[in-house]
Amino acid sequence: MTELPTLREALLANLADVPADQAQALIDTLCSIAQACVQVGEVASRGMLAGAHGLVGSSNSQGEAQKRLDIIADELMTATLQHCPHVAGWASEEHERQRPSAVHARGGRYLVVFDPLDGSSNIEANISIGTIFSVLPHTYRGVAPMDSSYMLPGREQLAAGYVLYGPATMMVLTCKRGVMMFTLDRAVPAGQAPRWVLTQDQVKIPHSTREFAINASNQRFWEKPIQRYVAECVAGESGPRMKDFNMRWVASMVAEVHRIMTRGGIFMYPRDTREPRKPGRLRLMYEAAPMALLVEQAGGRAVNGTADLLGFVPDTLHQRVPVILGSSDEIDRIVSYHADPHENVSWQLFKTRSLFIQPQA
Ligand code: FDP
Repeated sequence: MTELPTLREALLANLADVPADQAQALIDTLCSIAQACVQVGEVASRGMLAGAHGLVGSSNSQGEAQKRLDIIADELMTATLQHCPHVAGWASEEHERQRPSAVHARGGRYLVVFDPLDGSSNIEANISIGTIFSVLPHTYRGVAPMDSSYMLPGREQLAAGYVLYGPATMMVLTCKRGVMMFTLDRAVPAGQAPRWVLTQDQVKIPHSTREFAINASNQRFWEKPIQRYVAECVAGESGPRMKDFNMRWVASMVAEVHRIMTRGGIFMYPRDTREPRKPGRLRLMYEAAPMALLVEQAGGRAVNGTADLLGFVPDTLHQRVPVILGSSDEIDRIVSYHADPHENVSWQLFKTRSLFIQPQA
């Protein structure tokens, strides 16, 4: 078997059209993030032995109980980003405000946003979890970043990715030139660090699928377009779709998106009526937007029900948003159900009133 490209080699080839200094800065930053994720994966794989299980007794910016591994992962990412010369600041699910780099706040050209540990409820159950990250331009380079510096639509991301801590540790990454899939190789000579190798390039999500993922326990809160879509899938061959569907729910977004990357499917955490003031469960900046960029780059589609997620300009770091993403034929269908005036009046109001939807570039 010929030698597979390493992360750095694959990124150099992927960014061949970018001026060398810019490419090098992005590559160095992504390699640092990837290295931090290797450390997170090592702690996760040692589980109770590393003291990574259980609650710490504190809450994150959203008032959610923090797990030990949430904190450890956040600290590992932070320790790495502090030493990245190109990173001016970063924001994490675990902190209310962004944090400017102590050294590079003015000189850095990037802002990094991340969910250090996605799928926290699965940690003790030893089910796949992940890290999600996004690299944004620091538009006013030379000025220390503020929370408002991060309020850019998802289309302006320079790179986005996730690392999946599953049976294999995998990283899926885009620099807006298609999607690359890496596997962490730990079978290296003694004394050498594990290395990321490119195991699939130009990943594509099939346009059609018969598989969907949604937390069905929320069914009574769904709005009409989602009720209709899921009911039709469940009706299978005997319903209007005239074919059977399969359902999955891992409760780790990274694992769901990875399944979609490998064989197609759709993932939904739609807007619901449970808490009308919260438009969804997932966070725009460090969950929805990076996943949307990956999915679009792989030929899929990512929407809130009516509009593409990558057009949304956040108004706060931790803004929530409905998420529906995956195989494009199914997403097109769901968007058409939301557009149907007979299906849902509240969605029509939401669509016309939203201040946050930008026209597509
Ligand atoms: P978690 O809170 O455990 O980190 O916020 C993200 C997320 O997990 C997703 O990864 C996952 O898809 C979803 O929440 C799980 O939600 P449910 O608890 O409603 O299943």
